[in-house]
Amino acid sequence: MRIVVLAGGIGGARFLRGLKDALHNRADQAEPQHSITVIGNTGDDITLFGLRVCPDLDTVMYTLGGGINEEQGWGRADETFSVREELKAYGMQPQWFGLGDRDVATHIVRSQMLAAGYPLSAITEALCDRWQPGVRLLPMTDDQVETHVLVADGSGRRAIHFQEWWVRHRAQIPAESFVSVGADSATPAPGVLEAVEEADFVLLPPSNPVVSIGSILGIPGIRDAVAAKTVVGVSPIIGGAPVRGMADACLRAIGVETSARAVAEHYGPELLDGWLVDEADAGVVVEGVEVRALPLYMSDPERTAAIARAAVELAVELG
Ligand code: GDP
Ligand code: FO1
Ligand code: CA
Repeated sequence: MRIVVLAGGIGGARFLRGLKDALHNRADQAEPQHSITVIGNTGDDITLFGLRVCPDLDTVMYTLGGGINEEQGWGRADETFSVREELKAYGMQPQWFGLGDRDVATHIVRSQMLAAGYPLSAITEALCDRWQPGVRLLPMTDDQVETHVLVADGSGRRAIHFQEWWVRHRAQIPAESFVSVGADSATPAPGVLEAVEEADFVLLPPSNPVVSIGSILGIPGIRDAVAAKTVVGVSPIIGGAPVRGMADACLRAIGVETSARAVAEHYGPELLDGWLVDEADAGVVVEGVEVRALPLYMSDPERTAAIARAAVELAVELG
């Protein structure tokens, strides 16, 4: 089977680990029976201290490559923060985003290669040479696309970078809207549309529907290519709340209720064929979409693999 997965950070990466387990598709197999191509969100990307940081690509790469900080879900395991402390001693801003020492090496490699003229897709491939994630990891685009958030508070109405809203303000300032700066003129990275066209089906992991999956679908050409395939999604919302993070604040900003049903309706039956919801949401009906209920907490490898297996089985059935 050829499977394409659109992925954000933690939700996407953990689902992918389950998918690999479910397919027994190990990186050391000479000829894997199944191929997984991941189209990663780059809307979270930011330049800090001259370094290009791609949180969602790195979360997928480190998680599947065995280098992730498991408790946190992002960043490197066994991390130290000497660089951050030294930057702080110089009074360097921003201090609300912490780059770890090990992680910094990744950003140095990436930034150096970008300066030398390599596209992000080639750089991601080079970084994955080390991590061997066992999937083909493609950025959604090689163009610079960044999610900015229109907010209004005591400091007035302004647009701030997604990371400033998410990390510094913990999504506590109400967002009026999200702007995917650069998306209109961006093109899918090499291999993205081809992978979707050649795929047996496309899976949407329980990633943030707005700033992860929404950003990927916002690159011209990707939504139409995906909609032409059998698509099965996994709800990131259980019993009316996100499992982790502040996806509810993102959904509120775009006028979508925080529920498994509303997220599926937001994707719509033109895009979505199948939708997995948690048992807490059993009985949810989405017109034009086949809904199945099963435990959706990715609390251990077995449960996560069971979710991925259910997604694959539903996609095969609907295909
Ligand atoms: P981010 O980029 O790191 O925010 O990660 P993603 O966009 O890939 O995924 C974030 C979403 O994953 C959040 O909205 C969570 O609700 C969802 N999520 C995290 N853990 C779980 C889980 O165990 N089960 C389900 N169903 N969703 C989860
Ligand atoms: N999230 C935080 O809440 N605080 C941080 O200091 C932080 C640093 C960081 C560094 C590298 C990286 O890849 C991710 C990092 N994140 C941090 C997580 C991350 O930026 C966000 O959770 C996402 O972009 C939302 O998906
Ligand atoms: Ca993200």
